[in-house]
Amino acid sequence: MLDAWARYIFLQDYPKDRMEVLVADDSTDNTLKKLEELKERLPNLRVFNFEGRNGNGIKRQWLIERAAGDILVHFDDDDYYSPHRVSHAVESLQNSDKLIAGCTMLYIWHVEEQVLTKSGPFHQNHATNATFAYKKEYAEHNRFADVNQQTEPSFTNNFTNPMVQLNSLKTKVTEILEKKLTDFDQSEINKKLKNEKIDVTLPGRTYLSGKIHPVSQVIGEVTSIFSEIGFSVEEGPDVENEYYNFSALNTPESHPARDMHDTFYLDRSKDLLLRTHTSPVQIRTMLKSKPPFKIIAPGRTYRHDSDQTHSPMFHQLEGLHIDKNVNMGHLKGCLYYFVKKFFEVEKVKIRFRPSHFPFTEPSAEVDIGYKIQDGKIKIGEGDKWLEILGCGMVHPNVLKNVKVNSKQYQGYAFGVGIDRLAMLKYGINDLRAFFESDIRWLEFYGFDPLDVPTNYRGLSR
Ligand code: 2NL
Repeated sequence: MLDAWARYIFLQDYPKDRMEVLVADDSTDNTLKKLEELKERLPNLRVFNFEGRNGNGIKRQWLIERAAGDILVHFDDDDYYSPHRVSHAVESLQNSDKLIAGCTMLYIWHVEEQVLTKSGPFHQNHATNATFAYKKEYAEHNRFADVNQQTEPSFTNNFTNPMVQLNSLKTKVTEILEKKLTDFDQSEINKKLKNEKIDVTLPGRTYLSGKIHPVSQVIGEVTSIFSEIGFSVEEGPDVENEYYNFSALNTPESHPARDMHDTFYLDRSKDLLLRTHTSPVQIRTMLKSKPPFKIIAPGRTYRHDSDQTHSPMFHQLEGLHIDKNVNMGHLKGCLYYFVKKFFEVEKVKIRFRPSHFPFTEPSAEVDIGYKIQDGKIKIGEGDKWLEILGCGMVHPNVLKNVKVNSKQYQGYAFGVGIDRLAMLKYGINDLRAFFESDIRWLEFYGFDPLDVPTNYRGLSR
């Protein structure tokens, strides 16, 4: 059985007696033997043993120098050749004053895989391995380079020499076909572009975004401030019992805060109630664990009170710090730090005034310095005093109630109205508007949902 390339040579329709076949064989198999068979059918076959020598350029140059014919046609052993290959190339060159002929399409027969692939079309002057022919006289002035691959460019002066177009009809048809295909693609793209156009001048769709209520914003801010100095956040129920809200906090039966006119009771026995401060959260926290404690408790609180500056539901933040050797100096330092951070000022005047709460001893009220400038309140400057919070050292009776040894542990506590803090910081005058759920009010006074307060980025903008 002959190799495919040998069959292609034999199958050429060019008159065999006028065709000389030169083979440079560098294979190690018995190709030469097999060619004996071919020799019988091709009278002018000459085979050169090229074993050990390599380089396509060298091989081609060698063959050129030994060829007797006027026109030389190149074959590669791994390419496909149609039966008209030789006659087409020879006729084309004979009828032309040009010296070389090339083909723009390259067909390769992959011997192992038994498949034919094509590449191209190349530039019409591109001579390929598949179809490449020239007159002998051309070879007198042009040489193949001594390289293994891509020998044609050196021989054809990079395909710039005038060349006869082989398979010109087929090339033309291919060209037309390719053009039709790209035109079709292009028209499809244009159609799509036309139908799917986007009007970039159209205004964007508005989207509705909620706002963070100033109370929530301030809770976020104070939580951020206190957590940086070691306080953790605790929460508890709005509905409390008498014990956690009053008794445990050393508030006697006779205390006016316990009056029906001050507290919302939920039953006749005055056991269940709405918490009047967030202190019960601290009581619960201390009961369920052991000192030290360093916590804040923000949340809703309720008192039977309603006017321009009082709402029956309001918000409170309480702080508690219990440890060995905690004293009033720590309380003052903590609150001074808080006030500066919260109002975002470098300096602020602060004063402690003696006061009374049943759950602290001693107790104090804290005032900060302020002034009115251009009708607006300015915290930290001026010689007016503004009361902002209540505090004190936790009463030994409270510590006893939560099973903390007051000889070993003591500490401070404070309570501050969150709504008032929000009004002061953000210049909101009427407390009642806080809880009327007027979306227009919230749109104006509310905060961007992504503008979360942090100590590093700044609490507010
Ligand atoms: C105010 C005063 C204050 C406390 C709250 C507290 C809590 C426990 C023990 C002792 Cl568990 N004290 N809280 C202490 C002093 C004052 O609030 O005017 N709040 C708006």
